[in-house]
Amino acid sequence: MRIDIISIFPEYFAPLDVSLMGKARDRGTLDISLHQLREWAHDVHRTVDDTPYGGGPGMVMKPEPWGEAIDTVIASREGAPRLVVPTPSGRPFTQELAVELADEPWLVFACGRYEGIDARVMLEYGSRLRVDEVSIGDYVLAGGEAAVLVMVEAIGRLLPGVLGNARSVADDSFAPGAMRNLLEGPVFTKPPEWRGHEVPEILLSGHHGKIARWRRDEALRRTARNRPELVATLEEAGLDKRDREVLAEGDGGGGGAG
Ligand code: 6GU
Repeated sequence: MRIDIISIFPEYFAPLDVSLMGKARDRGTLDISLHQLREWAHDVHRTVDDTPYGGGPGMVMKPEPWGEAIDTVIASREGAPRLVVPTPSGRPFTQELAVELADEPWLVFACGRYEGIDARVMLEYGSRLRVDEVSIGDYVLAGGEAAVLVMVEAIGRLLPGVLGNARSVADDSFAPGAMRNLLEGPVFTKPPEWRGHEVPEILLSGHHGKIARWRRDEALRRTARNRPELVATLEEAGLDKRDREVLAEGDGGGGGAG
């Protein structure tokens, strides 16, 4: 997959040299190019922002540097990329969207700062490319860069060969399929006792059926505790009798942290 990222802080993306994403880039699975937006600003100060029409606080990113930058990136290769614009006003970035974007051969991320990018940029490219304004959550970041790091990692780990173990992707809490919207329960490794805390005995028992059932119980309890709004979405997927009993515990029963 080819990814182009346009930003006034291309150095922000140094983490993409590290770990799983770094290895995917070394292997050529991920071909990421960073672009400094100011290269397409032609005044002495390389200005990329200006005051908002209609008044108000903050600054808005000028359309001309963005137009030149995106035109240049588009012309650098055959085909048409999908353009992703991070903004707190965008549609939610979900695992479903990550899976959809992981299937694309080419993505371009346009990182806004300040109060955002002049809306005509999204209009212009909306008639030429698939454009998605995307938010990673209900909070406000200082710019799109951190959001793009999040999205590139969520997308990149889905590419074939990036994760060692293909099952890890299928088991994700938000992966499409049976376990969808069920959070993963707690995990344990050796030693069997640490600072007086014991690993749940069932996990040492070798009873695969009982272990699977225990894990599902824990996943249901954790989902009910940490994301109660997801429980309603589980009902439709189909829960067995035991699932319903475990979920009913929460309606008045106690429960620890985690
Ligand atoms: Cl994608 N960008 C910015 N600036 N803030 C955000 C966001 C994106 N998602 C949540 N907050």
